[in-house]
Amino acid sequence: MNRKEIVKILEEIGTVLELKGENPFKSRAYYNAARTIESLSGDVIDLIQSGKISEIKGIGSAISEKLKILVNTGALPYYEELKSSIPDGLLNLLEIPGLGPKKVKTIYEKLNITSIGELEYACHENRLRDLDGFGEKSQDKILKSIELKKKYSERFHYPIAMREALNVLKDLKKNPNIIRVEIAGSLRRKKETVRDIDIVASCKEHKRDDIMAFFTSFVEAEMVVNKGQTKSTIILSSGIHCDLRLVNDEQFPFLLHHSTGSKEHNTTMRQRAKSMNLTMNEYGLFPDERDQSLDCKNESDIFTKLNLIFIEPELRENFGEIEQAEKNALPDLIKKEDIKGLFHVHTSYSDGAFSIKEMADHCRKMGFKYLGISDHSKSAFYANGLNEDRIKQQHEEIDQLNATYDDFTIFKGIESDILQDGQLDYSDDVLAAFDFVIASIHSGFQMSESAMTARICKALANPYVTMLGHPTGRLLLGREAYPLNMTKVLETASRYSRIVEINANPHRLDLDWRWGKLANQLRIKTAINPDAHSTDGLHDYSIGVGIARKGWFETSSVINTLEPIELLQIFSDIRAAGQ
Ligand code: DGT
Ligand code: CA
Ligand code: ZN
Repeated sequence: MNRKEIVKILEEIGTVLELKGENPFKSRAYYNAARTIESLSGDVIDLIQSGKISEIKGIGSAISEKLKILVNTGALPYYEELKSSIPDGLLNLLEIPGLGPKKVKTIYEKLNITSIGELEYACHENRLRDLDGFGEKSQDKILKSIELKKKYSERFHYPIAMREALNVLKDLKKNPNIIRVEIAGSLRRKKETVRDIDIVASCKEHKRDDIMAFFTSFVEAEMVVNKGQTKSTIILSSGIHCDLRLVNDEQFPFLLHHSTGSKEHNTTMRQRAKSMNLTMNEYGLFPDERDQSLDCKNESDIFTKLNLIFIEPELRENFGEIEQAEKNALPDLIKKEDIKGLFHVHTSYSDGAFSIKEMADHCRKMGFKYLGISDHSKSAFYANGLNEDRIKQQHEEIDQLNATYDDFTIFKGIESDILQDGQLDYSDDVLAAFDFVIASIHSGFQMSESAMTARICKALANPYVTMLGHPTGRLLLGREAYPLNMTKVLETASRYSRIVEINANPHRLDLDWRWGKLANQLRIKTAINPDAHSTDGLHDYSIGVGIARKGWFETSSVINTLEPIELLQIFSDIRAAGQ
């Protein structure tokens, strides 16, 4: 029993009590206890076992007794009984955005619905439309959420999959019989979401059983789906499937290339091989009518044999990379090491968790030369957006901090809301006080494509706008992009020399990399922006670098590669271009 599990059980008790319509104070006590335990420093198990936990504010003696039973026996009868007193599927309904315990209770009591499938059906039957506290709009919203959930339930955000994959990889590397091992698939191509983890490895043939036994007994595996000699599959704690494929070492480069994909890239590569009288598959590159493969020591050799320069995994999407590799004309891709500083960062002035100084110091420790603060603007009341007075105060604080650094610069910025009519929510003289302005949409998503496009293009024409923030508003696996004519948006950004951000938050990752080609043709510059709300969030920039690489962005197109003095010049050039 660890802290995370304890917190989850306390939360579930609170939820079930609420579902059962018990005294709200009772459920709140469990929610509060969960929050308290989550943020407690020190050894929680120790505190619980010694009974000292009851001295902590927010944890009464009743809860403290239950925690003791839970920790000492690994189970809590109270929790088990409570859970069995409600239908099994009811808790799943809470996973639908917009459905809290109160609404789930109504749906259950009035319509006797206990699963997501039933709820979907009921929506199609318009049964929620006529239910007290719901209505046509909320029914539509619930149905949409269910559809999204179904569509995406089989995919995972990149960092969740990557974390799991690196864990497995680290473990496999401990096995002395494995000669080479690598992560392949969409994860190696740094796709924005992935379906499963593909790991490939090589070994001596007689060691396969031993390695597969090792892999399928991975301690963090929830389940073994399939155990074979050349391929096995396990399920990891996030629910993601992880495949391991094994071949002989001379076949390894071919399997690595094949399993990295994409499927479309592979198909074009195979056609190319065919045109050179070669047959290519995951076991080798075979001259016609021979069963002995050409010798390739690594992936690079495979490309050489096909008269191509090496194609980075991120580019293997059949987006023209093979033609460009043939002409030795692949882009000089942006690299993590090229990044000199970060923009789009929130602080405790708005909805961030840390002060300006804490964010700046952390950024500086990461080896960067600058940080561009951009808290929310005044119409973002839900995020404690800044009014004019607080902007002044923030700018004074930044000036003072800047005076203390000789190797680091904090830029003054803002993430200004684009209002429904395309205006920003500050007057020009307020906007003029910032070094840079990010314009983003945070509300009013329900618009036609043409209205939304006009709204964003109008903002881009505002002389004070430096960058466009998260251009599509999508939340990966959660919310669709708003309808938008992206071609028009990019053309407008190009006309006014505006920067278009690649938001590096793993839930956003837009500008989508598929628009990179057009953005590059239009000579648009990008900024790889972590959109960080905490010091941890700053590190997301590296995921953004992966997306920029997938979008064929060169070092010279990314403004984070510039020195502070060059940036000030660019910002003022952009402003001048719009005047
Ligand atoms: P995912 O899992 O949906 O996020 O995306 P991938 O690309 O990892 O796809 P996955 O796991 O189905 O397959 C891994 C790689 O195996 C894929 O990138 C290319 C290769 N592959 C799979 N199916 C085929 C196929 O039918 N033909 C060829 N040529 N390659 C394939
Ligand atoms: Ca995959
Ligand atoms: Zn934003």
